Amino acid sequence: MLTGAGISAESGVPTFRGPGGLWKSFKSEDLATPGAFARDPKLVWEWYEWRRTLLAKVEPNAGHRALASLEDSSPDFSLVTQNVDGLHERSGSRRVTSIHGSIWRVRCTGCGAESTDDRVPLPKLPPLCGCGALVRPGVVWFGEPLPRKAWAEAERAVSNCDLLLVIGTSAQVYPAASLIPMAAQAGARVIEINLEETPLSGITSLSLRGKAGDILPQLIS
Ligand code: BJW
Ligand code: ZN
Repeated sequence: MLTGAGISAESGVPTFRGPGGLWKSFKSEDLATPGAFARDPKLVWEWYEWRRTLLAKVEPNAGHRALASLEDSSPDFSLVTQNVDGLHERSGSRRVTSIHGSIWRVRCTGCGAESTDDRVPLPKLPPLCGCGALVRPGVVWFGEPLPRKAWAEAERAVSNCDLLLVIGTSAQVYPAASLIPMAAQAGARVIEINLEETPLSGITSLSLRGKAGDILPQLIS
């Protein structure tokens, strides 16, 4: 399984692109790049704090739950997500490979110390580490490499699968989107579940148009 923001849309989490998407109201280069954080860490943190506050109030949906139940009944199952919201874990998925990090993780820009911090609100913005340096959100911004271990696991999983379900991603962000042709080239069937066509719909074996929360429970029962 490869999931994107669309699987969380029915929980009330805004997607990035498309109608109501975050990048319609906010500029990614002002908020989701290392340069943006260097220029204005407080602004970047305020945006993440707003998203964390929203996420703390939402619940996983039927799409997340269907994937969690499939993991329980399938011995050879992998879930790779681009999402940072933690909703897969909250719906009961145990083995989640998060290639864009987590909004609930924080990392010190000085000593590199990493931890989970799910306090909403955070006591002080921008947060500081015990070593005195700025702490940043534990997510992957544009221009940054993906976490090495998670990316290696994602490549391993798609190169060895019989079936890749691609759920709720616009397939525009790389290298994440490259997992889709990687699976197809390795001989897997690729099924896309999305409201719309994507740039990689052409290489999928089947496109199911509709909401993940409607389609997944019908596929997985
Ligand atoms: C539903 C639904 C429902 C709605 N049911 N469906 C030019 C060409 C190619 C690449 C590049 C380029 N210029 C720069 C790059 C590289 C760049 C990139 O890909 N940019 C493109 C956008 C042009 N990539 C990077 O920078 C990456 N790093 C990198 O390349 O490093 C190289 C490097 C190597 C070594 C050293 C140094 C560097 C990093 C990418 C990081 C992406 N980060 C973000 C933010 C994460 C943190 C945060 O959340 O704040 O990740 S951006 C954002 O996009 C987020 C997402 O994970 C990611 C993907 O979005 P996703 O999930 O696909 O969501 P949407 O909104 O795009 O789509 C939602 C879909 O759901 C839509 O299709 C809807 O139709 C559908 N949908 N409701 C089913 N109910
Ligand atoms: Zn530190």
